[in-house]
Order: sequence, then structure tokens, then C-alpha cells
Amino acid sequence: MSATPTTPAPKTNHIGLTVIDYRGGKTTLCAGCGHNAISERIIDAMYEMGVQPEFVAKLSGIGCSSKSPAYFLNHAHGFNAVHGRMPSVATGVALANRKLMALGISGDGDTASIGVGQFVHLMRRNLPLIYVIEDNGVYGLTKGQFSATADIGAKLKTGVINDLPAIDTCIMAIQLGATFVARSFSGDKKQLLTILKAAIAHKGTAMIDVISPCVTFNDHEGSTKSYKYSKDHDEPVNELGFVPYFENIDLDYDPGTTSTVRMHDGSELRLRKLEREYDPTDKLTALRVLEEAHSKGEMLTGVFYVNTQAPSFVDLLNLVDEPLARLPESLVRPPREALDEIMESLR
Ligand SMILES: Cc1ncc(C[n+]2csc(CCOP(=O)(O)OP(=O)(O)O)c2C)c(N)n1
Ligand code: SF4
Ligand SMILES: [Mg+2]
Repeated sequence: MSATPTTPAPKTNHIGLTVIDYRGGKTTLCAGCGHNAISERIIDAMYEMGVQPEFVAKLSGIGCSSKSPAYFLNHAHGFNAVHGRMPSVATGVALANRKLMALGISGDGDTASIGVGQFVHLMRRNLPLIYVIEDNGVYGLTKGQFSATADIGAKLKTGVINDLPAIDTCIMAIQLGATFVARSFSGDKKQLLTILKAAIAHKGTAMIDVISPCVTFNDHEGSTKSYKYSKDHDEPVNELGFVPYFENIDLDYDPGTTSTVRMHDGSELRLRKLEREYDPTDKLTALRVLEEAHSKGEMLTGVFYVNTQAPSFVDLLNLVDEPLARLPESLVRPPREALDEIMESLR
């Protein structure tokens, strides 16, 4: 008698969920859009890190990129804000409920054009938040006009040349105070996944600029954010490894070639240096390598800067451990006598 074949149990992560528990709706973005690849990596990173989807708040603005939170983590909370105004909503969420993991998804237009004022102030607060820019150098949703991250000399499909210098969101974030700053490319599965996992372990603002080609409006000859250009000009500053805390940490590296950053939760981000002695904890080096890359027309990727010592905005505000959103009215509303006392003092 032959044994009945049994279907193997689906693989689960350390909190007992399968990767399907991290998926979202079916994408409505163009086939081949870099943003879809980023959604896939977010699903993998959340699954591998064992994040409880119900404890994630997905925040975004407006744009093709800002639509993408609908395509991952169906069980998470979500808020699609106004164009360029996601940082205000994210700040409210992170402060109202410190138990939620805030994940902001933005576009280059949403961040560096209309939203640059909000972005600047978000970066200086070190709010516990992962902030991903899906950077294609154009306003994809409104048919491909240049955004403020478009490189000088880049060419639109229509032949229009960009004659304004680009804003480098990584340089800006480092200068302003973000404590984890990285750049990757949507087509580099391994590097992007590693960076996202390390960002999940980080406690302050993790800003990740992901070059994400718009196949419809910015993937032609002359574009500096196309698949071909990005592949040819991508120079990693560090080869990354990330060892989550819940796994046995067993590093095997040659001390001369590797530097390790201990993250807040005890996990370790391992950076294997290429030819340069790259130290991701040195702010000035980070700014210098980025400026040098610009002058050479290179697209530098990797983790440029990590600071695990700076207090987060939640620490600075000295918030109580219990999420503000869950405090009973008796604790948040001053009693009648307190109000009477204040009124009396104003007489
Ligand atoms: C206040 C406001 N101004 C302008 C628009 C029109 N608008 C919608 S999306 C968008 C640009 C989106 O570009 P980006 O953030 O780079 O996202 P992408 O579509 O490229 O992913 C613009 C200008 C708007 N929705 N709201
Ligand atoms: S228009 Fe561009 S950015 Fe928008 S979904 Fe299509 S490829 Fe992606
Ligand atoms: Mg864009």
C-alpha cells in the first residue's frame, strides 16, 4: 500500500506567521515599476524580522509610490495623507502610540519637491520611523515631470533637459540629524532586504532612498534613474550583512575587512568594506563620500550613516510607557479643581 503524500506545512517565521500573512492587495502599478519590487522586499523584511503586522502603521502621501502601501501588509494600519504631508501624520501616529512601528512610504516628488519642508523637520527630530523614498526622479502619477531629485542634465522622454541641480535626500537627512541613512536600488534584492531589516531594528529615524525606475516615464536613454543607468553606475560603499537579535549571533569575519554596528535591539549590522575603510558612524565621512560620488557621476549605495546613541523624539519628550492613545480619560483630562486653580491664578 502506498503512503498518501502529505503537503509540507508552510514555512513560518519566529512568531509563527507565513509570508502570506505579510502580503497586501494586488498591485495596480505598471508592470516592471521599481515600486513593486520595493513592496516585495518590505514583505520579505517584515516576515524575516517577525514583525507583527497589526502593530505596523503604514503612512504615505500622494503618488504612485504613496499608493504602494496598499500592496503589502494587509493587516497593518494605513493612512494615505495629503501630497507631501505624510511626516505630520507619521509624527502624530508615532507619538500617539509608541507601540506601533511607523513605516512611511514616499516618492521623490512627495519628499523633495512639495514635501521638502515637512521632510526637513521630520529628519531633525529622530522620530522612531522607517522612511522610504521610492525615487524615480519624476512625478510618475502625473505623467513624468522632473522632480527635485532629478539629476542635472537628465533627459525626459519628451526631450526636455533638467538644468537644475538635484537634491540629495541622503546628504540632507545626515546633515539634519537622521540616525540611519542609506541608499539602495529597487533591483538589488539582497542589498535592499538587508538594509530594510537593519532599519526595522533601528530605534530612531531610518531614511532609505531607493532608486526605483519609472518604466513608463523615466526608463529611456538619457535618464539617470533608469534600470540600465542605475545598474551601470551603482557602486556599493559596503557589502552588508544583518544578523537579527533573535538568531544566534555567530559572526565569522576577518577583523581587517569588516565593521559591525550594534543596533538598539542587540542585533548587528555587519558592513564588509570594499577597497575603502568605510566607517558608517562617522558623519563627515558619510557626507564626503556622497559629495565625491556626485562629482564622479556615481550612484553610491549602502548604509552611509548610523548613530545608535542619539535620543529618539519619544525619549526627548519623556513620554509615558503606556501609549497616549490608550490612556484613560481620567489620566489625560485635568480634574475640575486643576482648571479652577488655573482660572483663579489668571484673575
Ligand atoms: C497638493 C497637491 N499638489 C499636486 C498634486 C498632484 N500630484 C499628485 S502625485 C504628484 C507627484 C508624485 O510624484 P512622486 O512623489 O515622485 O511619486 P511617483 O508617482 O513618482 O511615485 C503630484 C504633483 C496633488 N495631488 N496634491
Ligand atoms: S507611472 Fe511610473 S511610477 Fe507610476 S506605476 Fe507606472 S512605472 Fe511606476
Ligand atoms: Mg517619483
